[in-house]
Amino acid sequence: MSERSEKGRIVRDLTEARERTRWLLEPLSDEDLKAQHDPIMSPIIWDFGHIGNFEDLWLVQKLAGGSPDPELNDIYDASKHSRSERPSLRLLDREGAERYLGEVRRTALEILERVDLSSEDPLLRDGFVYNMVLQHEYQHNETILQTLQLKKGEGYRPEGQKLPEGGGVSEEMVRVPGGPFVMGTDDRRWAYDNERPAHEVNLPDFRIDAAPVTNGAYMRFMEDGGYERPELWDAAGWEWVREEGISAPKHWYQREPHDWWTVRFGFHEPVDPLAPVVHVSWYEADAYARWAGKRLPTEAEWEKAASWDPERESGRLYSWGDEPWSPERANLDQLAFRTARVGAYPGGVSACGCHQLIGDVWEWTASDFEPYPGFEAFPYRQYSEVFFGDRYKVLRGGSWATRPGAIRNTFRNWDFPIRRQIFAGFRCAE
Ligand code: AVJ
Ligand code: FE
Repeated sequence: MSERSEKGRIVRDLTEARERTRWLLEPLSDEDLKAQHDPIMSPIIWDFGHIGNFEDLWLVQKLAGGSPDPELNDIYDASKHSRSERPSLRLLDREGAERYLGEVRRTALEILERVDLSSEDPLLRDGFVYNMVLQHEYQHNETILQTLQLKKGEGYRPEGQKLPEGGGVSEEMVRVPGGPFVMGTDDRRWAYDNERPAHEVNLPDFRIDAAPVTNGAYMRFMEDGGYERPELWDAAGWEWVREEGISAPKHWYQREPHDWWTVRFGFHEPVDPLAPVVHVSWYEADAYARWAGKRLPTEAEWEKAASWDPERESGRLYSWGDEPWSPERANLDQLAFRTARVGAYPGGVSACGCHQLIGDVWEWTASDFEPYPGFEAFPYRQYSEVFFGDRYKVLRGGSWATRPGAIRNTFRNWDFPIRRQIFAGFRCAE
């Protein structure tokens, strides 16, 4: 692609990303922007300012030596202030943030005009830093949606885009043949450091659920005393269930025995037995898998099931192949505000026959968030490296709330095993 058309693509993507962010915030009152809706989340107005500050840092300050505002760089540095202390910072209000983001964007686009995307500098080469800033905004859009799902009071945008009907996949499993496959990537245009380098992993034969675990299946686990049987739980998970009094996925409540409802963005609706279960922690996923006589897949198994094409003997970018996302492939891009039923995306099935690996719900895996062999932090340690270790579990595949530019088969997400604010479900393996 020519330098000129690549710069045009970057301008269009940056503009579109900002339109989406502003569209998400548009119906919110100043109160709702400023409030902390849950101690594990930032005030939404912090995310907005932070999106601009991240762009300022990378596309202005680092690329062109633009002069930093030390106070803004401090307030919006995620590694300096925990989410719980962010409400007490001197955050920009809506108008102040709009002005700041607008100025940063004007300067960033001027700088883009004169940089060289074929430079040897890995930050600039093939537009890496621009794609990183874009994905950062996409990821914070999903964070904002998590916060809105936690918000009490007035509901948020009840009318989502229509989704395809589901059906056709029951609780089958598919077999993935053993042998080596290539995990991760060497891509330096879009991939994050934690997805690199590509490396061969040799897995024995395994079986994996053809679709994410549904609400219907999860209710059978609950009715079978799933939350009352310590032998099903990881020890720390059992302690968490007891201490917090957990007995159902987050946002669920019971109207009558056997009549489960959920609150979705402030609106009440019956739990749909044919849709994937969502808002469960890793501990709940792990306990369900044990109850079902199965286990969670490792992230290597998940990635092989999503990406490996046994005929070509190579990996693919998305479950359906290498072509970019389109709406019939997967439930991504936020506008449905909900999951689709299992089986709703025959156009997204992977080479080995798995449905909905990409989109609908993030999927918990058995794996801790660890670096791949030969990992090198780039361009900053605070994206991945500082989180490596056994405190975090890996999630894969993106959710309905993930923007398509921020998901691929190699993409790794992570969170604490007790967390349920993510649009996360799971599937099992054996
Ligand atoms: C990859 C989703 C765990 O939100 O903490 C946003 C993404 N990193 N800004 C997070 C991220 C820096 C990150 N996760
Ligand atoms: Fe961030």
